[in-house]
Amino acid sequence: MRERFFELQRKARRILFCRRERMEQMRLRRHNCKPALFVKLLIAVLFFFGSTVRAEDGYRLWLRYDPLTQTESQVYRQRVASLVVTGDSATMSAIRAELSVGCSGLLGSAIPIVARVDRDGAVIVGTPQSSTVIAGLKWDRQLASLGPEGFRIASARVEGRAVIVIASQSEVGALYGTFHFLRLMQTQQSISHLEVTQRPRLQLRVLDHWDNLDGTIERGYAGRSLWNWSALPEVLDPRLRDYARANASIGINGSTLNNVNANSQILTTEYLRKVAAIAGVFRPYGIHVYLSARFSAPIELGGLKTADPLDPEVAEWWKKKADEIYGLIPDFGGFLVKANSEGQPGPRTYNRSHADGANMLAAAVAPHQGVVIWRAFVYDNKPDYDRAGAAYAELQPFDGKFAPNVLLQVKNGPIDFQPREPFHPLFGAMPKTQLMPEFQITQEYLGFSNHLVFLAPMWREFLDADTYSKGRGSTVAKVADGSLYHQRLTGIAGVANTGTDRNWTGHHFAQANWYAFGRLAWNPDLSSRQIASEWIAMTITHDPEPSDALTRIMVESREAVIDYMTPLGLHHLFWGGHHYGPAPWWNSEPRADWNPVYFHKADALGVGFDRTATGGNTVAQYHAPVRARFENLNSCPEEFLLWFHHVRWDHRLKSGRTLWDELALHYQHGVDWVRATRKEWAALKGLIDSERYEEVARKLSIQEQDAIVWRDACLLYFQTFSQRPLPPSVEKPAKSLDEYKAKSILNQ
Ligand code: GCV
Repeated sequence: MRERFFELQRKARRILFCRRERMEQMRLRRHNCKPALFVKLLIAVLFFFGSTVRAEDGYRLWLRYDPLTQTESQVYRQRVASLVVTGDSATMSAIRAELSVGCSGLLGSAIPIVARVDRDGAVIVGTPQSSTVIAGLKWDRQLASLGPEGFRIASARVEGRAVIVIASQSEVGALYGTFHFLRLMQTQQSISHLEVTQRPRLQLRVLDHWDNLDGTIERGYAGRSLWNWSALPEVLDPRLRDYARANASIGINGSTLNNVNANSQILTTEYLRKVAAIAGVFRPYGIHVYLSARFSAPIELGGLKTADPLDPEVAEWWKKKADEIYGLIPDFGGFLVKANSEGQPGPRTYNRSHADGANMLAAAVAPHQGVVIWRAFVYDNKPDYDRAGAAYAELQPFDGKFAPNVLLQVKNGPIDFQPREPFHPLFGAMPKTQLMPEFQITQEYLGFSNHLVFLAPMWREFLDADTYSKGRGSTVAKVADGSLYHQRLTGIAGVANTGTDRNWTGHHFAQANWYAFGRLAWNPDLSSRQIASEWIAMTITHDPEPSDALTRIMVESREAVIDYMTPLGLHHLFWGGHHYGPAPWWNSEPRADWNPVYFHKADALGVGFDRTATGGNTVAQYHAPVRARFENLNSCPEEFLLWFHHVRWDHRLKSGRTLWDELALHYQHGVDWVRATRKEWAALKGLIDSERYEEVARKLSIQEQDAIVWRDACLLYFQTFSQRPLPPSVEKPAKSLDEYKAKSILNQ
C-alpha cells in the first residue's frame, strides 16, 4: 500500500516536473539568448556518445554522471550555469571537484567554477563561514535547526540573479547537500523551484567491515579487503577516496575497518599509523574511523595478566591506548566490541557483566568524545535453551546500566541475519539504553554475491515492525532514531559487502544494498521502491520501461529468495561453515545451535521451533499484543509460523492448503520467480550496456540452479518426515537426496 502510494506520488511528481519544466523552458527561451552554434554542436556530440550504450564495469557505482538527454540537460543548464564554491579546506575542495565533475558530466559540457555570482544559474555551496553570500542570506537559525549534518537547498535571488544555494552549518553538511543536489539531476527531478531541507535521522551511520589483517574478509564475497595494510601508511590507494565519496554520497559517516572477530595487532602503534593514514583520506568526506577492539588486548599487547574490566591496571592500559589513538586520529569514532560471543574474550570471562566491560572502555574514550559500540550478538550453550532468547536474557537486565557513550548494537533479528526473522525482542525492551540496529549488507545467508536480492524490503519490514513498547506505533524505527525514548545518541550499522572486485560488491545489483543501507540510515522512512528506482536511475538506466521492470524485480526479490530458501518462518537451514546452500539435515557442528536440525525440529508430526509457552517460550520477550499475535497459531503471521510454532504437516493454512503443500508451493514459486526474472532480464538485452548485462545474466543463471537445489534438497529432506507426495504443480526433484547431501553447491 505504502509502496503503491509512493509510486503514484513519484508519477505525479514526474508529470508536474515535465509540465513545469516546459513552461520554464518557454519562459527562458523568450528571455535568454540562444546557445551559440558551436555549443549546440558540442552538446550534440556529447549526447551522441552519452546515449550510446557502452561497456561499464560498475566501478563508478551510482556516481556515474553520464550525460542526460538533450531536453533534460537543456533545462538544467538554465539553472546550473556556474559553480561558486569558496573555501580551501579539503572538504570544500571535495565539494568543488564533485560538483564540477557531476554537473559537467550530467549536462554534457564543462560548467565553469567562478569566484562570484555573475550570472543567472549560479550554484552556490558552503557554510555561513566559507561563503559571504551564504552568510548574507541570514539562514543561520534555520541551518542551526538542521543540526551539523543537515542542509538546505533553495532557489534564491542573490545580487539580482536567480541562483541555487546549498548551505549547511558544517562543510560536511554542505557536501551532503551537494550530493543530494546531484541526485536530483541524476534522477531527473525538477530543480526549478527548490526548497529542500534535510537532516539525518540517525547520528552514527556506520559500515562495519569484517576485514582481517591478512586481507581476507569474513563473509566477504567481492574480493579482498580494500585496506592494503602492507602498503600503508606510505601508499594510499586512490580507491580509498572513491570509497569515501560513495559513502558520503549516501550519508554514511563511519567505517569500522576491522573484523569484530578482532586481532589485537590493529591496536599496535604500527597499525594505528596505517589507520591514521586511512582516516586522513576519509576525513574530508565526514567519515570517522572506528576499530574493533579485542577485549584481551591488554594481555596480548600490554603483557598484563588479566583483561578483567574492574582491574585498575586494565582500565589504565585502555585509557593510555585511547590517548594514543586520539593523538594520531583526533576524530576517531570509537571501539566496536564483540565480547563473549563465538569464542571471543570478554568481561564474562572474569565473571563481570557486559555493562562492566563496555563502561570500562567507554571511560577510556569519553574524554575524547569517543563511543563504545557493544554488540548484543551473544548466545550461550545451555541444555534446552533457545538461542533466539539468549541476547535478551543476557543483556536486558542491564538496561540503564550502560555509560552514556555506549551504544548496544543489536542485529535486526534474534538469530543471525537470516533471510527473514522477526524483529529482535531487545528493541522496545531497553528504554534506557541506546540501541543501534545492525544489518548485514553482505549476503552471508542470501546467496553471497551470486543472487540478486535487494535488501531494502527486509530492512523496511524490520524498521516498520511495531514493538508496542509504548503502545501502538512504537516502531523499531522510532526506537532506533531515539524519538521513542529520547536517547542522546543514535546509530545504525551495516556489515559491508565491499571488496577489491572492480564493481566493489561482486554482483552489480549488490551495490544497491550498500546504497539502500546508506539511504535508510539517513532516512529510515524511505520506501524500498523509491530507493530501488533512485538507484536504477543513477546506476543502470533512465529508460522508463526497463526502470519499471527492474524496480519491480528488485522489490520482489527478497520474498522470492525466502520462498526458495526458508519459507514460512523456517530458518538456518544452511550448509555448515559457508552458509551458502541448503543442508537441513546438518547435525555435525560442535554446538547444537549451529545445526539446522536444532532450528527446524522436523519430525513425523510436523516442523518448526515451538517458541511458545509449551516450548522455549521466548515469545514472552515481546510486548503483550505482539506476543499474543505470535503465540497463537491462528493469529501468527504465516511468514513467522515455523519460527514460533511446531506445526503439523496436515495443518491447514489460510489458503486452505496443508502446511506440506504450502511449503512445497513456496519453494516452487521461488524457482519460478528466478526463471521469470531471467526471461525479463533477457528482454533487456541491448537496453543495458553489454558488460553488466552479461555479468548479471551469468549470475542469474547461477541463481536459478541454486534455487532448484534449495527447493529439491529441502523438499526431499522434509518429505522423509512428512511422507506426503509433492503437489502436482511442483516439479520433480532433479537429483536424489543422497546426491544433494554428498556435495555442497559450492563444490559442484
Ligand atoms: C563475524 C555469524 C557469522 C560470523 C560472524 C558472526 C558475528 O555467526 O557467521 O561470521 O562473525 O555472525 O556477527 O559476530
